[in-house]
Amino acid sequence: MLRVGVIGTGMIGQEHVRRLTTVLNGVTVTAVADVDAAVAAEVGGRAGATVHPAGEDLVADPAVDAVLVCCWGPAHEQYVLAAIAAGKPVFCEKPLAPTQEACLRIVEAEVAHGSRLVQVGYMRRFDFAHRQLKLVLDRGEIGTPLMMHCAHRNAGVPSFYQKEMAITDTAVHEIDMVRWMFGAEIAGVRVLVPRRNSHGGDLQDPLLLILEMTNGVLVDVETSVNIRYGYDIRGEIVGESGTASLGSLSPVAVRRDGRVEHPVPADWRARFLAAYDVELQEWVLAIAGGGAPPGPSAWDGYAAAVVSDAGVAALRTGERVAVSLAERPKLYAPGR
Ligand code: NAD
Ligand code: ISE
Repeated sequence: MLRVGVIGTGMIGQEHVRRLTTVLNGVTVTAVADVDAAVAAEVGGRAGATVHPAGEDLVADPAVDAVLVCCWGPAHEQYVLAAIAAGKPVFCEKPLAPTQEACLRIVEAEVAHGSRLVQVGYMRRFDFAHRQLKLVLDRGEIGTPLMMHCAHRNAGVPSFYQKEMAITDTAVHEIDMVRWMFGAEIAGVRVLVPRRNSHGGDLQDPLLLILEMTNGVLVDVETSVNIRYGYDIRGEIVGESGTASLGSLSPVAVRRDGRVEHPVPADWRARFLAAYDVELQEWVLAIAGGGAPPGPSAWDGYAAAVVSDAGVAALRTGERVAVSLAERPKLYAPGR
């Protein structure tokens, strides 16, 4: 039984504690921590877990074999570094850290440790629809890919959400997804700014990102974070001899009164429910078996941060911004 400690018991922390304690196999939650002591006590109490006053105490707890970091982004680095220093596997929600410099410090710490401990929570790689889309592509069913059209739509966002977050917090999922989907890096980013959605107040929303990939594929990503109608993730790959796209929103369609209706998920919790289950179950199995984390690495977290930093610069300047990655350490060589 893998004994996990969860740092950050907000929205996704609570979701993950629920799935670790009631859905997944071979795992138990032994400890939680959050700067909000009341929410930590409530979530820890429900899970029968020890509540630590600080994340570092949780990492040091001998009853914690592996750590889940689910707090807000700026605090990810300190806990991921603490877990690496303790030699404990750590699953960190996306983004790995808010800046590429912070991500690089994590990469360097893991390289110095000498083996992989870190996985980043880019769950699209575990989503059934995204996996099926990649299968179609890899089998060559639509020929060589040329372009991909993506849309990332949220019904609404919290009041602290700022325009850069459309890139660093939202489109960062597509940034990771297309690196994985096409097995190529992103070489340059542009950001176009359309007419503003009045539902977002002063927020610059929507945005249109253009990602140029090293293999020549061009990706456009619409971020709309005040779309009202629900949570909608779309993707269509255009190949030389066909197209392939993520399927419809819901497995059930209701036809009545001259209309076809598909329910739309309210938010990411409903849309990616099964993907998060698969992501964490595969992680638990690998870690409990003494293996390496099976999902996106600290290097992937770093690469996504470099692209999202370039996206933020492109948004500010209106110019194309080139992406330049540090040299990839051997620890993250493909196939390792
Ligand atoms: P949230 O605001 O609901 O929860 C964050 C929690 O972190 C809060 O309870 C807060 O008190 C706690 N916290 C803040 N600083 C802390 C610190 N220094 N030490 C310990 N706890 C601290 O946010 P959320 O929506 O749950 O997001 C949390 C993280 O998960 C973010 O990085 C976000 O990007 C990521 N996320 C990922 C997905 C996904 O689809 N994979 C979805 C939502 C959120
Ligand atoms: C949130 O943090 C997530 O990661 C969701 O998956 C994404 O859709 C949303 O835009 C982010 O704010």
